[in-house]
Amino acid sequence: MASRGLFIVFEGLDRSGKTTQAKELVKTINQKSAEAGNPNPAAIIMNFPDRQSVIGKLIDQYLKKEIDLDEHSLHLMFSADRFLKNQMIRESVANGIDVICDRYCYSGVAYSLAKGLPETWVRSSDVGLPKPDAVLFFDVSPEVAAKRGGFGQERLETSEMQKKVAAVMPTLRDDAFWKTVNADGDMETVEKEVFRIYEQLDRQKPFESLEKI
Ligand code: 2DT
Ligand code: MG
Repeated sequence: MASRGLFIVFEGLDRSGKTTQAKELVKTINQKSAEAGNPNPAAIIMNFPDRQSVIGKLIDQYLKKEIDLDEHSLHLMFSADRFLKNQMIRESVANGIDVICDRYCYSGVAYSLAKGLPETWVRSSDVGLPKPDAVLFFDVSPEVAAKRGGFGQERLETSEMQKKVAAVMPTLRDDAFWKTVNADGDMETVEKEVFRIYEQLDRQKPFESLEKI
């Protein structure tokens, strides 16, 4: 029987390079697969929030400061946006397709804790989602991040928010499946490191659901 796909999550601060690297990994996997004569895509990219989904469109308006939303409600919308992709992730993995995901529930928890929402409540709404085979945490130093340019115009893109998220994110770490990527290096160096981690992941172990975050 063909082996299952992997579900890999990229997390990290803004300007850590995670979005670029997630796309790059998908490209590399698909290139290698095509070279091996496989006609179908071997990996797909996914990102949260999915600003095109019914719920993600509202989140997008909030982020662009076009509408205001109650923070509890927003937290649940981010979770609900992920649950909209629950089946798709599971089916892709079952069909042998790797799902590479730019942000996941760890961003959800980190940003909501940074805003001061109650911890137990915040950590509960993503329980039941597919459990990643690996969370690649893109660790970028504040100095290098600053060199990569200023913040954008969106609601959460402030140095105050980034500092708070930076303090919370490492507390979510679970060494059983989190891997730290040194994101200070140039694109090519980080790309190699990401691919090295990817190649070592185990496709034989059963695919699980998140029981806690
Ligand atoms: P991007 O800049 O990656 O589009 O993210 N966020 C994200 C949350 O507050 N909760 C979540 O669950 C997720 C996935 C992080 C848009 C912003 O949304 C924040 C930055
Ligand atoms: Mg952003």
